[in-house]
Amino acid sequence: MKIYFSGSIRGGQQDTDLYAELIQELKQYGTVLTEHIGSKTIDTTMTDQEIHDRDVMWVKESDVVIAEVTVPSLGVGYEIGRAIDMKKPIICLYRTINGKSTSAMIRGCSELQCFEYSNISKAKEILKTQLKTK
Ligand code: 6K6
Repeated sequence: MKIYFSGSIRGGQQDTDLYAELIQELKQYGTVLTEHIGSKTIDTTMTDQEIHDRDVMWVKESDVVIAEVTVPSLGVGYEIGRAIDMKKPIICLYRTINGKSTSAMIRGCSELQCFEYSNISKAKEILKTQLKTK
Protein backbone atom coordinates (compact mmCIF):
# COMPACT_ATOMS: atom_id res chain seq x y z
CA MET A 1 0.00 0.00 0.00
CA LYS A 2 1.31 3.45 -0.93
CA ILE A 3 0.63 6.07 1.73
CA TYR A 4 0.75 9.82 1.10
CA PHE A 5 1.33 11.55 4.44
CA SER A 6 0.48 15.25 4.40
CA GLY A 7 1.51 17.76 7.07
CA SER A 8 2.32 21.44 7.38
CA ILE A 9 5.67 22.80 6.19
CA ARG A 10 5.43 26.51 5.34
CA GLY A 11 2.22 26.68 7.39
CA GLY A 12 4.45 26.05 10.43
CA GLN A 13 6.80 23.24 11.42
CA GLN A 14 5.97 23.00 15.13
CA ASP A 15 4.55 19.47 14.67
CA THR A 16 7.39 18.02 12.58
CA ASP A 17 8.56 15.62 15.34
CA LEU A 18 5.01 14.33 15.70
CA TYR A 19 4.79 13.82 11.92
CA ALA A 20 8.06 11.84 12.07
CA GLU A 21 6.57 9.55 14.71
CA LEU A 22 3.35 9.05 12.74
CA ILE A 23 5.35 8.33 9.56
CA GLN A 24 7.42 5.75 11.46
CA GLU A 25 4.19 4.10 12.60
CA LEU A 26 2.71 4.18 9.09
CA LYS A 27 5.68 2.31 7.64
CA GLN A 28 4.33 -0.97 9.06
CA TYR A 29 1.26 -0.59 6.81
CA GLY A 30 3.04 0.23 3.57
CA THR A 31 5.39 2.61 1.78
CA VAL A 32 5.24 6.22 2.91
CA LEU A 33 5.90 8.36 -0.18
CA THR A 34 6.48 11.57 1.79
CA GLU A 35 8.97 10.73 4.54
CA HIS A 36 10.55 14.20 4.26
CA ILE A 37 7.48 15.76 5.94
CA GLY A 38 8.94 14.51 9.23
CA SER A 39 12.25 16.25 8.64
CA LYS A 40 13.17 19.72 9.91
CA THR A 41 15.76 20.09 7.17
CA ILE A 42 14.11 21.71 4.17
CA ASP A 43 15.29 20.49 0.77
CA THR A 44 16.19 23.65 -1.14
CA THR A 45 17.26 21.91 -4.35
CA MET A 46 13.77 21.75 -5.88
CA THR A 47 11.76 24.65 -7.27
CA ASP A 48 8.21 25.22 -6.03
CA GLN A 49 6.91 23.91 -9.36
CA GLU A 50 8.98 20.73 -9.09
CA ILE A 51 7.69 20.16 -5.53
CA HIS A 52 4.08 20.77 -6.61
CA ASP A 53 4.22 18.51 -9.68
CA ARG A 54 6.00 15.67 -7.87
CA ASP A 55 3.65 15.82 -4.87
CA VAL A 56 0.50 15.83 -7.04
CA MET A 57 1.94 12.82 -8.93
CA TRP A 58 2.50 11.05 -5.60
CA VAL A 59 -1.06 11.83 -4.45
CA LYS A 60 -2.25 10.23 -7.75
CA GLU A 61 -0.07 7.17 -7.12
CA SER A 62 -1.14 6.73 -3.50
CA ASP A 63 -3.71 4.24 -2.17
CA VAL A 64 -4.53 6.37 0.86
CA VAL A 65 -3.87 9.92 2.03
CA ILE A 66 -3.27 10.59 5.73
CA ALA A 67 -3.31 14.29 6.64
CA GLU A 68 -2.38 15.72 10.03
CA VAL A 69 -4.37 18.96 9.91
CA THR A 70 -3.82 20.51 13.35
CA VAL A 71 -1.42 23.17 12.01
CA PRO A 72 -3.34 25.06 9.30
CA SER A 73 -1.51 24.77 5.98
CA LEU A 74 -2.48 25.92 2.48
CA GLY A 75 -0.48 23.05 0.98
CA VAL A 76 -2.20 20.40 3.12
CA GLY A 77 -5.65 21.85 2.33
CA TYR A 78 -4.77 21.89 -1.37
CA GLU A 79 -3.55 18.28 -1.32
CA ILE A 80 -6.75 17.19 0.43
CA GLY A 81 -8.86 18.96 -2.21
CA ARG A 82 -6.92 17.34 -5.06
CA ALA A 83 -7.13 13.92 -3.36
CA ILE A 84 -10.93 14.28 -3.00
CA ASP A 85 -11.17 14.94 -6.76
CA MET A 86 -9.08 11.81 -7.35
CA LYS A 87 -11.51 9.81 -5.14
CA LYS A 88 -8.74 8.74 -2.76
CA PRO A 89 -9.58 7.47 0.72
CA ILE A 90 -8.51 10.32 3.03
CA ILE A 91 -8.00 10.20 6.77
CA CYS A 92 -7.57 13.50 8.61
CA LEU A 93 -6.16 13.58 12.13
CA TYR A 94 -6.33 16.65 14.34
CA ARG A 95 -5.90 17.83 17.90
CA THR A 96 -7.88 20.63 19.55
CA ILE A 97 -5.40 23.10 21.04
CA ASN A 98 -6.49 25.96 23.34
CA GLY A 99 -10.11 25.34 22.31
CA LYS A 100 -9.26 25.99 18.64
CA SER A 101 -10.68 23.30 16.40
CA THR A 102 -9.83 22.56 12.80
CA SER A 103 -11.53 24.12 9.76
CA ALA A 104 -15.22 23.44 9.13
CA MET A 105 -14.20 22.78 5.49
CA ILE A 106 -12.30 19.74 6.74
CA ARG A 107 -14.48 18.54 9.62
CA GLY A 108 -17.64 19.24 7.62
CA CYS A 109 -16.58 17.38 4.47
CA SER A 110 -18.40 14.06 4.09
CA GLU A 111 -15.71 12.73 1.75
CA LEU A 112 -13.13 12.80 4.54
CA GLN A 113 -12.78 10.57 7.56
CA CYS A 114 -11.82 12.97 10.35
CA PHE A 115 -10.61 11.88 13.77
CA GLU A 116 -9.75 14.00 16.77
CA TYR A 117 -7.00 12.64 19.03
CA SER A 118 -5.28 13.80 22.18
CA ASN A 119 -1.98 11.95 22.16
CA ILE A 120 0.20 9.87 19.86
CA SER A 121 -1.04 6.53 21.27
CA LYS A 122 -4.61 7.48 20.34
CA ALA A 123 -3.46 8.48 16.84
CA LYS A 124 -1.76 5.11 16.42
CA GLU A 125 -4.96 3.31 17.50
CA ILE A 126 -6.99 5.28 14.95
CA LEU A 127 -4.50 4.44 12.18
CA LYS A 128 -4.57 0.75 13.13
CA THR A 129 -8.37 0.58 13.01
CA GLN A 130 -8.61 2.54 9.76
CA LEU A 131 -5.74 0.96 7.85
CA LYS A 132 -6.24 -2.70 8.64
CA THR A 133 -9.31 -2.70 6.37
CA LYS A 134 -7.51 -0.97 3.48
C1 6K6 B 1 10.31 20.12 2.88
C2 6K6 B 1 10.91 19.19 3.79
C3 6K6 B 1 12.05 18.78 3.20
O1 6K6 B 1 12.15 19.44 1.97
C4 6K6 B 1 11.09 20.24 1.80
C5 6K6 B 1 10.91 21.09 0.58
N1 6K6 B 1 9.51 21.50 0.43
C6 6K6 B 1 8.55 20.61 0.17
N2 6K6 B 1 8.87 19.35 -0.17
C7 6K6 B 1 7.88 18.43 -0.35
N3 6K6 B 1 6.56 18.68 -0.21
C8 6K6 B 1 6.21 19.92 0.12
C9 6K6 B 1 7.17 20.95 0.29
N4 6K6 B 1 6.52 22.07 0.61
C10 6K6 B 1 5.20 21.75 0.65
N5 6K6 B 1 5.00 20.46 0.36
C11 6K6 B 1 3.72 19.72 0.36
O2 6K6 B 1 2.71 20.58 0.81
C12 6K6 B 1 3.78 18.56 1.33
O3 6K6 B 1 3.28 17.39 0.73
C13 6K6 B 1 2.94 18.96 2.55
O4 6K6 B 1 1.93 17.98 2.82
C14 6K6 B 1 2.28 20.27 2.15
C15 6K6 B 1 2.70 21.40 3.09
O5 6K6 B 1 2.26 22.63 2.59
P1 6K6 B 1 2.73 24.04 3.24
O6 6K6 B 1 1.81 25.03 2.57
O7 6K6 B 1 2.48 23.94 4.73
O8 6K6 B 1 4.17 24.21 2.90
